Amino acid sequence: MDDRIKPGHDDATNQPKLTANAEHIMAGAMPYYITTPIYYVNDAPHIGHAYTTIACDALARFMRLDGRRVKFLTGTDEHGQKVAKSAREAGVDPQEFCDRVSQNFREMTLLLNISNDDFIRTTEPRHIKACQVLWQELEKRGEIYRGSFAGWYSVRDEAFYEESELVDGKAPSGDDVEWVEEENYFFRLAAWQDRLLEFYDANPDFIAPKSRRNEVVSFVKSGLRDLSISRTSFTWGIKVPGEPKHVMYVWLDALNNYQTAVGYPDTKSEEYSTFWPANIHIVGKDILRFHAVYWPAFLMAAGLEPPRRVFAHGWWTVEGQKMSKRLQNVVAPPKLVEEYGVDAVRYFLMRELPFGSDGDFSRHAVVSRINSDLANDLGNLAQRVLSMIAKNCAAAVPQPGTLTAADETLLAASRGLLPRLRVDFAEQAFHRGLEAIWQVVSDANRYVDEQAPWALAKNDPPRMRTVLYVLAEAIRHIAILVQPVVPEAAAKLLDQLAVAPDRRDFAALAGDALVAGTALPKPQGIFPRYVVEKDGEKAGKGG
Ligand code: ME8
Repeated sequence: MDDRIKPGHDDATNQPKLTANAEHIMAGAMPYYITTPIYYVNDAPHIGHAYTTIACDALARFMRLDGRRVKFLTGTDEHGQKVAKSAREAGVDPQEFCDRVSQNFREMTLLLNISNDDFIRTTEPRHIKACQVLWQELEKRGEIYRGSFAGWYSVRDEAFYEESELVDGKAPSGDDVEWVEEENYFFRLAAWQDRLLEFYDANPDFIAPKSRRNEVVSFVKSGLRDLSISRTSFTWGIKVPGEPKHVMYVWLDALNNYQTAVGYPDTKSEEYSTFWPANIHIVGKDILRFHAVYWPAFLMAAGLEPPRRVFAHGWWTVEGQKMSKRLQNVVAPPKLVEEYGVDAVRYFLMRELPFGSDGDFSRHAVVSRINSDLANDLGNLAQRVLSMIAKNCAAAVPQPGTLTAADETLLAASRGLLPRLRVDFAEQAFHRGLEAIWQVVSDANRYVDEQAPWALAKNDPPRMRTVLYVLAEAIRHIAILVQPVVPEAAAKLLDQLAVAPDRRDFAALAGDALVAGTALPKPQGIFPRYVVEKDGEKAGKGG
């Protein structure tokens, strides 16, 4: 039997009825559209990009395993002054430059085992068309007018700033600003202030975490100004329809990628009607304002639905410092994966910080997570149990006898995980979900110590078989549930339990159980210890 909660239905339409926060617990093929930011191609991918992408991947995988029809999008943001400047500095034509750097981001998705369904580039024809149609729609509805702009602009942030927002003559991000005076087109953002506030009110889960929501609400309450949405002082962008001297403001172009990928402007298409509005855009806190203020305003102004949720996560520093080329402390994903392995990197990033908080990436922290949580706790548990089964149960799933209270307790804890994780993942509290799983890992390790199956092997083999069966079943639950975060290791573990590839989704948690007598392959370690050599500098993977 499947223990998933079935959705209620709206009587009038017979469509599943959504409550603001309960959508996550629904089963069936409910669509789920999730996106990463599209990354600027001015620079190589680093751990910050990896972080957002891995979080989205974990959530996308979770939802797929939970029976949702998922669309997971990532890609690259290729227009604007910043990219044009980087191309110029590299002495390459901007398109060629974009092709090259975008490829690095595509490779990052392969390296990190990212399960995206599409990879969008804003220089693609499908996107250029989508942006031009969006522009025309806004124009038709009287949301755009021509004017002249004079103000501060930060090329690094690709953002306009008010004089009052500058801190010591710089952008609030600390980046340089330049004075810009141009004939531009404007979007009537100010007119959307009240409707945005009403929208936030009616959709309390739209911006997360809560503290960030409050920041956005006060920013909007403090008054919005119309937004310049075209530029004339450079050409690397999408041309404004009928105005070839103007290119669109890179954020209008970039945000619309989320719609392009589901078929906009064809709003009648199966893809668009299935997946729009997006369930969640996960972004860093640096770009929340664009996603939570400008984006819903553009969409509402064009008569389109805003996304359901925007989650702004925190910021990583490296060994206590801001990452910067000057400090040469930029952490490149290939180096990390080479050193620690892809699953360890994914696990560390999802477990170390409450999603939403800032944190520090240090070698020490990574190594201690690998050795304690992965190698000692989960790795050891699996190794102990599987090798005892191999040795004492003729390498097959043992036959359990009558279950004791202790057995039932461990099995109940394992079965209790999925409903908890549904809540944690719906709230993007990945760390909390992992903590709950590791609580069961530690219950299982304690159970091994208490039941001492090695002693039972001598004096009570039937009881030993029951204990090992209960443990194998607990490990099956754990392995299925850790798939979103550590997909490779989970697959190895499930292979070792001879769980068929099509019996690894969440429906199989309650629907299946290990079958006594099933032959098991030879056990192999899944999480090696990370050995740090004595001088603390050189390190290598241990066995
Ligand atoms: O802003 N810690 O692209 P971008 C955590 N193209 N996350 C980090 C990080 C760090 N130190 N550094 C970067 C853009 N990130 C626009 C987005 S979307 C329509 C357009 C992550 O290449 C985080 O997700 O500057 C942040 O929001 C994103 O990279 C910024 O990437």
